[in-house]
Amino acid sequence: MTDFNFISADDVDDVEKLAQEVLEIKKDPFRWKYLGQNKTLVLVFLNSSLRTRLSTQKAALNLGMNAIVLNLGQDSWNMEFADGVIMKGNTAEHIKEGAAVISEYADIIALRSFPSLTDRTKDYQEFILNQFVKYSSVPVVNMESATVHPLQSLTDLATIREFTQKKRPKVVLTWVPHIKPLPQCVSNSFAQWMNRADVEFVIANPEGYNLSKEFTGDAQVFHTQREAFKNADFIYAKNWSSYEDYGKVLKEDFSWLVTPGKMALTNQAKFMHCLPVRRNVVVADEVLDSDSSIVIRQAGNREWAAQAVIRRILEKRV
Ligand code: AN0
Ligand code: CP
Repeated sequence: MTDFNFISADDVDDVEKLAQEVLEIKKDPFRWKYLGQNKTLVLVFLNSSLRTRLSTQKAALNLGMNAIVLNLGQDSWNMEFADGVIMKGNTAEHIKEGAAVISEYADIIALRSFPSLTDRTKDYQEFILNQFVKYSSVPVVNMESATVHPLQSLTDLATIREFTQKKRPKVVLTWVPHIKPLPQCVSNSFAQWMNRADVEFVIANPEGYNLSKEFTGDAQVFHTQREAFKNADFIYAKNWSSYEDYGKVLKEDFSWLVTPGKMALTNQAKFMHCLPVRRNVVVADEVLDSDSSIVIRQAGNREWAAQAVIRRILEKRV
């Protein structure tokens, strides 16, 4: 375990300052191309990814690092995370050796490990991520864990700053429909970062979908989109399964789809989504294909956000 992990907003003293570093890097991405020379980032995935996988690898390459991807349990042995078990099941290797061995080859480990969505206590204790941190001897970067997705949220804040000159824009996180139970991570994390940023932040979600107060703090929660969308400068859409009735899809409320009519209630807001997005389930084609959608620029910014974080770790500033 080291002091230079990037696990959540709690590891960042000033989120706005870090977002500015992201935008500075975007202007001159290869300025630090020797900083990571002869260093290696190992990216460990327990779940699927497109953006995180590519942008984080690319960020490491921009800094002159090597990047190795490991799909844990697919390319490697199945890992046991619980301490003190008799390993007679299908796990062949314990995280105690696993994380320690990866640390022998890596200068930084990046990890993606989604929640179970069945055991809230274990998920919200960040059991798997913490076991990795505990048994790793190099810094760990969170590429989406059971409760948060800080590389995404840093990107989101930087993207908001990129698209507005307003000092205190109104930002709305809205729940949207989905066909599967999804983690609360992106939304928890977005709330956590927005609460520390200089923005007016509100949340819209149906009854039964309130997120944990640990992340939403004092943010106002509306149970209709109509009220929340008024005067919004940014609409950030994301589905999540229930936190209260943990991991459940309570009802398929497709009336929460983001449509042009709803966007018309805003102050010509930009539409944001972390992607991947299901068209016409989460958001109507007309919104996603309109000039108000900034989802591709947002995804592009993942590279600079990852680079800002890795740079800080290499400079021992996280
Ligand atoms: C994941 C989630 O909701 O956490 C990853 C988003 C970046 N999304 C899906 O599983 C569709
Ligand atoms: N937004 C995001 O993290 O996308 P991936 O799951 O494709 O990495």
